[in-house]
Amino acid sequence: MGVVNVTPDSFSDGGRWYEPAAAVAHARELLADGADLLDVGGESTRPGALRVPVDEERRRVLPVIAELASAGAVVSVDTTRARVAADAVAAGAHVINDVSGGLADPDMYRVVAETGAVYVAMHWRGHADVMDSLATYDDVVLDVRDELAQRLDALVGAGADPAQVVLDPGLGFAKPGSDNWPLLAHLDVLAALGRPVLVGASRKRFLGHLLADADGRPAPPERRDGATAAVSALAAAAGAWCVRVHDVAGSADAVRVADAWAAARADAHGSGGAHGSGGTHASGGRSGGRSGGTVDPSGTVGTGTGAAGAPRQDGEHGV
Ligand code: PMM
Repeated sequence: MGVVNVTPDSFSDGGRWYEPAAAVAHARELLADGADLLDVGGESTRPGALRVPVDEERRRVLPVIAELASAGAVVSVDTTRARVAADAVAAGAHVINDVSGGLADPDMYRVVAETGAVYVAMHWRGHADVMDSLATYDDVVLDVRDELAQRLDALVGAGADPAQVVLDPGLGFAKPGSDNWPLLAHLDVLAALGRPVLVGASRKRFLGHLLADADGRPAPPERRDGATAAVSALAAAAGAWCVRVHDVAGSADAVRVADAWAAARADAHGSGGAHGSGGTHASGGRSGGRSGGTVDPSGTVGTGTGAAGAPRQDGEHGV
C-alpha cells in the first residue's frame, strides 16, 4: 500500500503532493514502483496535528480518488470520518482505512456495513493532539489485541461482515518507541483474531529513534526508508496482509526477498525438495490476495501484479 498524503503537514512528506495533479502523479509513480493499493488521505495524523474541517478533507481527497479509481487503480481512503468514507467509496475507493478503528465517528460502522468495502480497523486511543498522553498499557500486545477484538465485535454487531475487516496494531499511535517492537514481534497474536493484518511502520518515530546518531538525535523521516523496508520484509515473513509505506520501491524489493525466501523454504521442506514444482507456498501462499471484482483481504503481502506498474483496467482488484 503506497501512501498518498494530500495534506500540507504530514510528518514525513507534508505538502509535497498537496495539489490534486501532484498527488495523482505521485500515485502513478507508486504504482510503477510496485504498489498494489494506493492510500489517499487528506488529514494529517502526525502527533499534535489539529483536525481538518470535513469539507476541506473531502475537497482534498475526492478528486484524487476519482481520478485514480477511474484509471483502474485500487484505492483506499485514509479517513476517520463516515461522510468522507461514504463519499470516497462512491468516488471509486475499495478500502476504508480508518486509523481510529471507528472510535472517532459513530456512523463509520454503518457506512462499512452499507458499502461492503474492505475496512482497515487500526488500534487507536485518541486524536493526534492527545494521543501521546494515552499510551498506558499493562501489556501492549494483549491490550491492543483485546481492543481490536472489541472493534471487530462492534463492527459485526453493526452489520458488517467480518470478512470485510483488516486489523492494524497502529504503530506510533498512542505508542512510544518501545511499545512498537513487541507489537511487530507478535503480529501472530493479532493474526490469531482471525483477520488479516496491516502494518504501518513507514518512517515512524520509533524507527528514527532506532537509527539515532551518536548524540541521540533521531534520524529524520527521509532517512528511515531502509529500516522501513526491513520491517516490510519481516512483516511479510510473519504473514502480514499488507504494509503501508511511503517508499514503495524499497518495500516491494524487500517483500520480493521475503517471498523468494519463503518459497525456497517451502520447496525444500514442504514439497519433498522438488525445486520450482509449485510447493505449498508457491501454489498459493502469496497470491497478493487478488480475486475477481473485490479487494480480497485473504492472503499475505506478496509480489502482486501491481509490481508490473499498470493500473488494472479489467475490473479485477486486490492487493
Ligand atoms: N499511519 C499513518 C496514517 N495512516 N493507516 C493505517 N492503517 N496504519 C498506520 O499505521 C497509519 C495509517 C501515519 O503516517 P503518515 O502521516 O505518514 O500517513
